[in-house]
Amino acid sequence: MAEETIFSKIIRQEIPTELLFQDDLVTAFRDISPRAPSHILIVPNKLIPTVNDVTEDDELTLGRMITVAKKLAKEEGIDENGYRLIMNCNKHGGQEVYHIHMHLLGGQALGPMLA
Ligand code: D5M
Repeated sequence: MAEETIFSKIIRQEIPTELLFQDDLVTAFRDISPRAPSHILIVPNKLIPTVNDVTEDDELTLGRMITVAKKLAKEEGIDENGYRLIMNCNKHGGQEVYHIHMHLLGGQALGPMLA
């Protein structure tokens, strides 16, 4: 069994956070240390530690993460100018929280790539 992270507590709404979206598959909330004017995390409700642990059974959830990202980008007013979706995997990818999540970043020109 994978170990729970702080994200499981956020999903169960056991700790305060600015929850932006939640349904049966995914939860979205603002990143605690934003690196762009809009910085939102979209996470599966199910604990999947890394992208390496994703299976075909998770395809609906992964797809939902993108449609929720698109909806939130529109709500944030960053859809027209554009935004970036990022998933970090393991140490070299810069993953800090071992519960997969998609970063939605926008609200400014982000340059060729984020470090
Ligand atoms: O990104 C992990 C991200 O998770 C990082 O940008 C900070 C964010 N984070 C960590 N704890 C919290 C809480 N409690 N609320 C909101 N955001 C949080 P990674 O891709 O793993 O480097």
